[in-house]
Amino acid sequence: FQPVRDLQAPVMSGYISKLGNSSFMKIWKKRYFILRQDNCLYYYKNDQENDPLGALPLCGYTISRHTDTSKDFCFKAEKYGARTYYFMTDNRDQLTEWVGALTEAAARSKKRKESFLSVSS
Ligand code: 4IP
Repeated sequence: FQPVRDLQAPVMSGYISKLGNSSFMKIWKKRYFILRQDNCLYYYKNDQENDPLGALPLCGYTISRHTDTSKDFCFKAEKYGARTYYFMTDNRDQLTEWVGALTEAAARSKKRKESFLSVSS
């Protein structure tokens, strides 16, 4: 069991484009993303902002490459019954790093939930 000292500590950060969710206009927006120790992916208008525009708790999400598009370097976060998020990085290295980091975070959050449930039951 590893205690988590600071749940807000950044694991990884950087600019990624995110596809808008509007039903009539799906537009790519570049946002500053921070994956934190709480296994939640926060996004900000830029790296100067303190208040996130949104946050995606990764528990239950599957992260994978998204190839069904004309764009390169896309990936998605899917969860049954929830919105699918689409992302786009600038290059292949970033794509590999983000998919890896988010996949690990989703797995960690699942483990954390399971250990919490086994302690509390
Ligand atoms: C917006 O499009 C942005 O893409 C928003 O992203 C997105 O919110 C909106 O989806 C979408 O309508 P316009 O700026 O062209 O209006 P961001 O918050 O990064 O600016 P999400 O939910 O993706 O944060 P809705 O469905 O939330 O309105």
